[in-house]
Amino acid sequence: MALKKEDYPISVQFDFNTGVFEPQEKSVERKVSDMVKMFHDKTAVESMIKAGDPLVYEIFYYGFKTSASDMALGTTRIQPGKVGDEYYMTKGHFHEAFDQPEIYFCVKGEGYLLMETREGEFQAEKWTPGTISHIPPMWAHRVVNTGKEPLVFVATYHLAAGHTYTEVEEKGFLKCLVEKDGKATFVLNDKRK
Ligand code: S6P
Ligand code: ZN
Repeated sequence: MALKKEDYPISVQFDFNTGVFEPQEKSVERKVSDMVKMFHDKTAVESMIKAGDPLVYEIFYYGFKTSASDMALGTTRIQPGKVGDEYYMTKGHFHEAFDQPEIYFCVKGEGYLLMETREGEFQAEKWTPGTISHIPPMWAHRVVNTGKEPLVFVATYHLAAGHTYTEVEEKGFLKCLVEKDGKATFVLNDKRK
């Protein structure tokens, strides 16, 4: 059977420092205003939006679609910073499909990968450059940048995974990461008290 154009191998070139790769299909920016429900200090959220609505993170994306299967590559660059006392982080989501895992590879910066099941199992993985984490199916996942430089990570997953954000938006994760006495500290999420 003749191969179609999309069935040929392809490579992209990744920059470990910036987290950007080329060619890419698209990039997406998330600002504080895109994450109003995620950060716990609503007063800080409002004043930051009024003061210019800073960038929290960017996603650089390529979906490798072939005739037979679909893998996606996404790199994420989270800026250093906080909303109130809470560190910048990704929105976080579940995969829609019950059998879809993901691999995350931290290449720059420091922080935590937070994961939680719908049954309430919670696990946080400390990240430094070189940490590679497997996110099993049915675990929501969010990355938090607790460092002073951008945190960059690479993600690979199947395009059949799908993404659902509403549950995380409503309930958050069991624990939040805030700065206390200059240190990253886990506190119980207000919505779960
Ligand atoms: C997709 C994968 C990542 C995230 C990205 C941003 O399955 O987990 O590429 O999309 O890190 O996070 P979020 O929660 O805004 O999608
Ligand atoms: Zn995911």
